[in-house]
Amino acid sequence: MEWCLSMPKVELHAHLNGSIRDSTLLELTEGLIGKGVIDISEVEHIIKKYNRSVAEVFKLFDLIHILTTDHKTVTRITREVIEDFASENVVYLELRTTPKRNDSVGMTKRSYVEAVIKGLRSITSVDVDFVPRCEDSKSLFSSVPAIGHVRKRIYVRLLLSIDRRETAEAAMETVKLALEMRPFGVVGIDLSGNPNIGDWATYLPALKFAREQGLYVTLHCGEVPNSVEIKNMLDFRPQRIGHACHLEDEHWRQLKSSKIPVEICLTSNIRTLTIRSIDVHHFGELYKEKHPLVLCTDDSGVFSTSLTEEYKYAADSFGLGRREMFELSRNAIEYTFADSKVKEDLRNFFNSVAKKY
Ligand code: 6MZ
Repeated sequence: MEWCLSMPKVELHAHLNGSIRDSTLLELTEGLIGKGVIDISEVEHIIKKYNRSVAEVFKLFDLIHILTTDHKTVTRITREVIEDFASENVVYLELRTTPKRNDSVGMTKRSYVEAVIKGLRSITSVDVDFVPRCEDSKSLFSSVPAIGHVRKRIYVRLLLSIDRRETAEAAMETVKLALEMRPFGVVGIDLSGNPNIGDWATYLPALKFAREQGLYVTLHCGEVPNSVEIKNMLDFRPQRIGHACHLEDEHWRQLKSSKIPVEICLTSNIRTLTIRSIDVHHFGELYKEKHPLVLCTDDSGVFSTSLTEEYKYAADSFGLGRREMFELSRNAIEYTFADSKVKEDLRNFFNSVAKKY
């Protein structure tokens, strides 16, 4: 595990509210028990379960959102999630989250995102770069020596998620918000949420608008079987897709020829029973065929995992050594939604540590 931990890593598919520390969730739950907000007997069995179906995972998210949707908590979990990724040597993180309105605490989608940004700003234990800077500003990794530097350094960029429960108008609101928040590190849009609900046509205008305005787009695609939607998503040609579990032969052909990078979430797919067992996971075939791939956690809190563990899981399951895993991690730089200066800085940093692996 040591080399998986020390290796610099790139995380491109992590949902903020799915990545909360267990200790924080527990503390927040304890604060609400007895206040009539949650009926613990209704959710206890889902919290305690190890493998949760897709439907149960989304029930759990509803519970998590009850616990976290006030400004102070959003700021806190953002800070903790970034500290946690940095502590396992994630050097570039694209963190995604769904802007939420919560009238009872005066929260708008905008103030939700501002609370996230406040969390980013509040980090003092780690060097965080999240605001795109001017041409001649110093890079995160070139500005300090790579050896003997004990403080962790991490680039963080944000993706705003559209939840599949949302209306076309709400989706458009999120895209407009993302455009406004670009100066604070928002680089793209994600489509996520319960894959069993919602209709692709609802989000298309917002996604098209996002692309026209120069935002990057990544889609949860094929998390459940839905042949028509998968085809429509691939036809849309997003810059990346997440999961890609239930593609049919014609989809695989289309995906492979399009070279759209796939965000692979091994533990998530196995725990939600989306993929029957790890030995038939599509990572194996896509890796062999050199399709652009990036290993990700999805929801490190909900699935009790970490990016280090995902690397170890892939290495053990598919017989890959540390050099191959290092290259997998290094290649992911090319699939980030970062600007060319950040990519260059990351490439240089990976080159500087390459001989260790
Ligand atoms: C689809 C998922 C997901 O946005 O509140 N989310 N959507 N598939 C998944 N695989 C298991 N995991 C998480 O983070 C939680 C939200 O992210 C999406 C869901 O919409 C969930 O409510 P945020 O920070």
